[in-house]
Amino acid sequence: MSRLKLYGVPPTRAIRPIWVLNEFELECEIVSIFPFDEESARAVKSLNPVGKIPYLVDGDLVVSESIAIMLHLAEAHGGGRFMPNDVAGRAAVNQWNFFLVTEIEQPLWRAGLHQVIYPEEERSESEIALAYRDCRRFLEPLEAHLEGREFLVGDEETVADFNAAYTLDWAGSENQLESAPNCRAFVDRMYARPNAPVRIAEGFAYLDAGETAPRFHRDIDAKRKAETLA
Ligand SMILES: N[C@@H](CCC(=O)N[C@@H](CS)C(=O)NCC(=O)O)C(=O)O
Repeated sequence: MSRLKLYGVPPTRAIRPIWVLNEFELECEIVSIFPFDEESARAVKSLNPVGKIPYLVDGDLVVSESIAIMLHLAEAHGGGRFMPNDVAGRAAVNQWNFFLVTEIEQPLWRAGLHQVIYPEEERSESEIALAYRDCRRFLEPLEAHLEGREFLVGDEETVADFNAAYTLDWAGSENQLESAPNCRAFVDRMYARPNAPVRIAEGFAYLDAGETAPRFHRDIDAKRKAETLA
């Protein structure tokens, strides 16, 4: 039995910790669960009182919040990789991680709530428009930061890059990257890494087919190739 157990699968925010698991090629059982029916919600709450996925069980430790799980995996199982070893570098990684979830993800989530999650009578088109406007406002400084840079912090990839790739993939899937070519190129570069996880759209395709998405993007490519040859 593997020591690590992650609850949550693509297309959810579980993609973030899966990215770190993949880069380190860590053995981990990935449990496909969505807390959207009573029974699953109860099961999720029994381990994570917040009632959300993803969460990680690592021995006696339960860690929730996708960014905290990424940081925990890097610290506890990554031998120092993907986190700078200087104070300034770590501050910059934290800065971008918080920026991405509060200024880019939150408006995207707000738009999603008003598009599909709130009951129809509570949804508001004007809230969606405002949320997208907020998201684009904060994509601007990120777009400028990526000009001429391969990674967000320094010359090597960090946890912040994996988070950024996932969060910007989300922005792209909501058509918010039209004026952000650097962000688009960054997402494509990151998802071309050999151990990249599946993209959000691919995760939804598996979900819609009632299947569990694989951990690696390359497994989808291999499956497609096998289907074409068959
Ligand atoms: N801030 C959390 C958000 C997690 C979250 O909202 N997860 C969604 C699935 S992607 C969920 O479990 N929703 C269930 C609910 O809202 O009840 C994180 O980054 O892990």
